[in-house]
Amino acid sequence: MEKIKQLSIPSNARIIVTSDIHGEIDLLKSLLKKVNFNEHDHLIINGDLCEKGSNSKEVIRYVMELTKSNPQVHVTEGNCEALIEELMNENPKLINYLCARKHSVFNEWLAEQNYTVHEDASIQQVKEIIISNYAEEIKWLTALPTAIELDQYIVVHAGLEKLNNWQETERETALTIPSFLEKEHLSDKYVIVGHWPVVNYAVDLPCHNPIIDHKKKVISIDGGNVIKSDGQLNAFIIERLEGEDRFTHTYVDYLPIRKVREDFMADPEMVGTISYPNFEVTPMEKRQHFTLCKYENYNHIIYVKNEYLYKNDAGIDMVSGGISCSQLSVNKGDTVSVFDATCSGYTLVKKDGVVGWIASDILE
Ligand SMILES: [Mn+2]
Repeated sequence: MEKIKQLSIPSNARIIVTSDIHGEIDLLKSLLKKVNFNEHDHLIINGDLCEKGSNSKEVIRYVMELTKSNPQVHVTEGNCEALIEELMNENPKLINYLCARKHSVFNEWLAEQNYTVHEDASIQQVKEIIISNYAEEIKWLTALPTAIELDQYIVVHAGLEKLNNWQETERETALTIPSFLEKEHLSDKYVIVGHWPVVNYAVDLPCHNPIIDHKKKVISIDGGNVIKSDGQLNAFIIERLEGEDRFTHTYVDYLPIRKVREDFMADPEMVGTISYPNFEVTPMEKRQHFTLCKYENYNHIIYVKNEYLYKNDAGIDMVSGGISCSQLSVNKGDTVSVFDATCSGYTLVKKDGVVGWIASDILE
């Protein structure tokens, strides 16, 4: 990769890292509010500002203005920002992408210019409309670094290759390598990545909070905002205290909050998660609310909520997407966010980033 930004941040500062905003401007603003982002802080946004979510152009505009007015705000590019290059290179496949993808910053920009892309649209024309109206954004996006290097951290959207000199990682790899937490790097520094929703790594309790792997020196922070319907926008916070950095995190999402009015103890047997991309199960025993299933990938029995089971066209038993198969223990007075209140007997909730089932009748 060529675009590497070296950054020196004082040893007593707070560094807030987020990623994968994917066009959710309201979440970004509420996250910054929640962490009380202020003039003393350093903010790093680790790629994928745009695409998939509802308002990409506003996120780009907002973050661009933020970087102009505040030299302590830094941004890396993600694979979604790299799409600009496909436009600049007049890649005709971008037309197919724009026809298939409802939520794209290019479609938003074109709509603002009263242009709707169609299958026979010319990539040259699309490029012309965009660069003549959004030259400033294009210039800013194109100049984003692929990685930011700090004294003890490397911030890069997806990951690094296992090389003695990490800077030789191909840019394509840095922006797109999947499941980096299952891979390795050789740097002495912590590598902070987004791109891959951390819940994909879950085996027992599904959780959207950042994962810190001290052995691999990888910090994976993508809360699955937009990509997972129960996902969240994470802030990974580094508090630098006299030579020692302390890690904390927080998040925001759109889920409605409910209060718990009675204690609920999770059945300790009910721990598990159906994780992307393995949605095939073997039902063993159907009970009133949950079906005991064999889940080949982990080779153990898990409890799938009956409403989430279906047979695909080939007659194979499937679970409709990644889903928690865990119960959560909650206490009277707790607040939880509700993800699915439509099933019999149990409600799927999130508490402190962890997703699981609780009895519906204990919610206020
Ligand atoms: Mn990405």
